[in-house]
Formats: sequence, structure tokens, C-alpha cells
Amino acid sequence: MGSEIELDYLLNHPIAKTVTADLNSETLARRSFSPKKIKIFARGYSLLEDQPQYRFTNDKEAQKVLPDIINNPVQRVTLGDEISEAKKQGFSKKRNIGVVFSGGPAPGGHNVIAGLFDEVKRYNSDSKVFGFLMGTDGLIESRYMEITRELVDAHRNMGGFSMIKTGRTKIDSEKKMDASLKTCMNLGLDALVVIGGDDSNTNAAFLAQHYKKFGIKVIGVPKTIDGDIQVSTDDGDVLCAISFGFHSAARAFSQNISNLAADCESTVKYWHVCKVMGRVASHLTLESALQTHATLSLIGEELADYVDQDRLATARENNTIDYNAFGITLRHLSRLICDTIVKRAAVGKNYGIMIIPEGILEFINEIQVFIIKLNKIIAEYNTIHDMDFHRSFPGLAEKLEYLRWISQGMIDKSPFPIWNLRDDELFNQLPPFFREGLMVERDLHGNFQFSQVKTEKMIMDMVKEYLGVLKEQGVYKIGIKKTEYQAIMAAHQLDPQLYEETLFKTPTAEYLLVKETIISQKTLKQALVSNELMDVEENVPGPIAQIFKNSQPNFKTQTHFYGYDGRGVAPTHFDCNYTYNLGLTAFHLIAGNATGQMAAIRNLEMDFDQWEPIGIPIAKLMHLEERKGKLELVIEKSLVNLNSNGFRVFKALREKWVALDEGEDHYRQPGPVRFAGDTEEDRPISLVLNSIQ
Ligand code: FBP
Repeated sequence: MGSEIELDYLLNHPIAKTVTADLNSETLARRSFSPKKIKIFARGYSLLEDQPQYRFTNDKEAQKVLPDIINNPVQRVTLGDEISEAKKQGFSKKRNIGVVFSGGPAPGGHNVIAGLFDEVKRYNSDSKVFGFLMGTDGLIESRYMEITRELVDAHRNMGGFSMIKTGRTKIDSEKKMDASLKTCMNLGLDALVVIGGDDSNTNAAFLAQHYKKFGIKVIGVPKTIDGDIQVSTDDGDVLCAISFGFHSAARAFSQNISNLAADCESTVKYWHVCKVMGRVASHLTLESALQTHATLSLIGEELADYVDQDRLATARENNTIDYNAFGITLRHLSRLICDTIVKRAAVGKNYGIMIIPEGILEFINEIQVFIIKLNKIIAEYNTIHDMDFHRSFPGLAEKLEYLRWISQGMIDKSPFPIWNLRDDELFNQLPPFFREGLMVERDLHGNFQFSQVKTEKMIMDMVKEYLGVLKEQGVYKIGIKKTEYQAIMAAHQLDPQLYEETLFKTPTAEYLLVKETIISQKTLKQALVSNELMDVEENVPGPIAQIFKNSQPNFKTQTHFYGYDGRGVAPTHFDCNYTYNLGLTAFHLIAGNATGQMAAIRNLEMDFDQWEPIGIPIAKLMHLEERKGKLELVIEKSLVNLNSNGFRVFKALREKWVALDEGEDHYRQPGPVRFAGDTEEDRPISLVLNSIQ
């Protein structure tokens, strides 16, 4: 054995230094990449042009509480080279601009800051950009840093929100409003840019209203991997096709999912069950399905629309309507999943890949009812007792006890009780981990935290249970390839044809299904004896016993959660370009004196030279929604549109992807998010499909 190299020598060796450096060539390539600029931003000055042709119906409550921004029009950033000298000076005046990340990270956030910073400095090198630390907490508590070129350069085209961090605090009280205003005033801010999701852009609108009389403008930027900030007008014109970060996260999830597809197709023994983020909407699941052609992908929005035709038909025979036929229950969902599993097993595929959207429970009636009722109960408890429900009842047992008391009318009696003995009984039928999940504390915006609930486990437990029943009934069996059967029999000098009729339900098919009545070695023997293929004293011939054994399924799953990993992935080229231009747009909206607008890019689904920077009035996107048991004004989330091209294509092709025939699976390998090299990332497939006219 050779002698060991000295550690000092090894650590200082140039090869060791290169391969262990913090910065690898991928990072360096990312940092030095210059995103493309929309043409108008390569020129001089800009103007904001009102676009009255884009119409929205205002919410009455929004009209009342956001009077100064509700009538904002959609604005287009256009060329302003011809503006007067005075206006040019105004455009390039020295400005202080604040920027804050809000909510979960989304790939591309740093590029919004980079675009904003570059444009701010391009027009006036004395202008400053301040980043608030840890999200809106930094704004409220006056914790910030000046953003420098070095800082920006170190984060160009990089994932995460690590530059200034993020948080989920909501500015929901006069006190917080005033504190954040004070921070902005002390910094002499001209404008604040809020990079966030639906709730954060909602917050941006309220800040814009509050700050208006102080001359501080507020601009939102549509961020969220969930892809549920999409804006269309009343006439169906798409103004914002997707929020930033969606594409990168979906590509990251899809790479992992397709890797698992390769695994299950090779080992043929697992169903990989992948829960994919998206607190409510199933956009990420739909996109991942289109990217990977997974065996079975559930779209929450479709399940909500589910109608049990059998149930309806039975009721119709009795001249009644069965309202329980509308919408889906967990039990029914597990039956549908089992149906696919059983059919695939019948053609020898006792494996597959399933995508479950994180927010699926939002679309399952019985669970949604529990969520709404629990929200209300918790909100009422907090109001009546001026205490926090979760602090008062920290453990599950204590929470359940409180529910039992109110179901029996023993405490906090209400004239309109919403939790009765039946609710309590049904709720207690759910497994403890799931009950605990349904009672987790809502986030600061009042959203149910689906990421904390093991939905996939709950569903798969029900699936396993029902598969057990189907196995006992002899329905769930693995199909035996006819050629394999013949080879086994031939190897033992047994005539395959002699046994076929006795053993198999489908003796002529390519995959042979053992009869439903044969569910054990005992019933197998009975079948052979009654067909005079063996005597009762004899043992079942080895090869036949083996074939029966091969037909017995063992349902094995591996569960995976794709969410946080995709939120932190480095952005795709699409997101790099998109976000950089969002940063540029935010600056031009500010320079054009806009406030209460969300920076957006129209025509994202088209070639880059068709991209068009615009400002969308945030107040017009608002509606009233139940949050923590109360109605609140928030931006309406965009759910998967079941009439969209993207969904319709998925629906048509999933029949092929589920591969219920003897043929091959159709998995697609989208590959990793690449940066170096000539490969340009495509844009989201759902976006491309939706743009087809
Ligand atoms: P945003 O809406 O803030 O972008 O966050 C979306 C999300 O990634 C959801 O998909 C997920 O349910 C949630 O964040 C989880 O957030 P947390 O960081 O609080 O666990």
C-alpha cells in the first residue's frame, strides 16, 4: 500500500482546490449571464400608456376600501424618447426604492432585484435600492440593507431569496401599517416593490392605498411557484399568463418525478407517490404531468367537479336526486386510484408513478367542510376568549376534547352550532395524524397549511386498505404474460393448454389473469381437482403453484414530497429572463408615477420579441374570501381551468400515459434544469398549449 499524502499538500493541491471551491463553473456561468432585455428597455425613456380596452369588474368591498387605486387602468410601458426635457429630468431623478420579498421563495427573485437595481442605477447612479430583511418584518421593524452592485452580482440568475431573506408576516393592522410607513419615510423612499404571491400583492394594494397621500408608490411583482397568479380580463385577454418561479419549480419536480419513473419501470415493484406543492391550485401537478407523462396525475379542480354517474342513475330510478353524487369523497377517490392500479396489474404492471397535488383536500367536499368549520370554530374561540386556540389547546387530545364539548353544547354554546355530534363522530373516524394535520395552525394570512399535512399518506392508506379487499375478492391480480406461462410449463413438460381454461379468466389474452375464485393455494387445488387435473391426495404441480404465486400482487409504495426543493432550484432561462424584465418593468412603472399596480409581462407564451411590459391594477383582482373564519378582501387565486387547452390535452393524453394495455409506458424525461451550454429552457408546456388559438 502506498504511503498517505500529507493533508496539507492535498488541501493545497490546485485540483483539490478547484473541485472543492464554493463557486463552481455552473455558478460562475450563472452569475455572468446577462438576461435578454425587452426592446423598449434597451432604449431611453418610457411612458405609461393607459389601456382602457382591458376591462375588469370591480368588487364592491374593494371599491370601498381601496378608493384611490381601484380605478387604475392597465398600463403599457411604451417608448418615451420624445418626452420633454423636464419630464426626462423627472424620469431620471435621484430615487430611493425599497424592495421586499414576501412569502415562499420562488426561482428568479434575485433577478427581479437585479433588473430593478440595474435600471435604477442606469438612470441615476446616486439613486439607492434598499432591501428589507426577513420579508415584511424588516419593513415593519426597519431592518434593511442597502443593495450594492457586489451583492447583486453575487446573486444574478441564482435561486432562493437568500440575498435579503423572506417571511410571511402580513401587514394587517394600523400599527403595522404605520410602522412600515415610518420606515419608508425615514429612508426617504419614493417607492416600495413587493415581490410576492396573491396575499403579498393584496398587502401591496393596501400599502399603496395607505401610502398614497404620502407620495410613496407601491408596485407588486407576481411571484409564486404555485402558478396561481394569472390575470385575464373580463373579456378573456390574458395579461399575466403565469407567476415567476412556476416554470423552474415545475421543471425541478419533473426531473425528480421522471427519475422515479425510470426507477419504477426498471424494478417493476413500486408505485412512487409524489405529492407536489401548490397550496390550492393544481397547476404544478398539471405541468409536471405534461412534462413527465406520469402514470396517474390527480387534478384537484377536476375532482371538485366530479359527478358519480352510477349514484345519480340509481337515484333517478327511484325518481329522486342524490346530492351526494356531486363532488368526491376521500373514499371514492381511493376507489378510483385502486381501479387504475388493478387494471395496470392485470397487464403485468404492478408499478407506476402517481402525482397528487398538495392542495387536493381543498377540493374534497367532506374535508373542505371540516376545514371551513374548524376555521370558524377557532376564530370564534379566539374572539370569545381573547386567547389563541392553539396556545390554549396545544395537543391533539385537548383540541379534540374541546370539539367534543362544543358538539355536546357543553361550552361556548352558539345559536347556530356548526359542530354537532355527527361532525364529531365523522372527524374522529379519521386517523390521528390526519386529524392533527387538519387542526394545524393557519398561516399568518389565514391559509390552511396543506404542506404540513401528510395527504398522500392518508390517501394511500385508504388505497392499500381497499386493495386488500380487492385482493381477497380475487380482483386484484398480476397478469401473467402468456409466453412466460408457456415457457414455465414447457420447462416442466406440462401442457399449457390443458390447464389454461381452469386457471385463467382470459386464456386467449396476451396477459393471463388467474380466475377470481382462485385466491389461495387451497382454492387453486380445488379448481384443479374439480376439473380433474389432479387428485385430491396430490400436491399442486410446482410450476402451477409458482404461476399462482406470481399472480399475487404485493402493493408497495414509496412516498415523496416535492416542494421546498423546487422552490430553491436555480431559475430556468425562461425565469431568468422573465424576472429580470419584471424588475425593469417595476422601475418604469415607478418612474411613470404608477402605484397599486403589479408589474407584469404580456405575451409570455410567445417569442421573446413579443413580450410586452405592463402594469395591472391590483385592486381590480380582489374579491372576498373566507380566511380564519372571516371574509377578507384578497386577490382571487387562479385555479386550473378545466376548459383550458392545457387541461384538455392532459385529459386526452392521460388515457395513453396510464398505459392500461400490454404496451410500453410512455414516460417522458425532461432532464434537469440546465444553464451552461447552448440549451435554452423551454417555457411551461401548459403555457404553450394555452396559447394555441
Ligand atoms: P407562496 O404562495 O408564498 O409563493 O408559497 C407557496 C408555497 O410554496 C406553497 O406551495 C406551499 O404550500 C407553501 O408555500 C409552504 O410554505 P411554508 O414555507 O410556509 O412551509
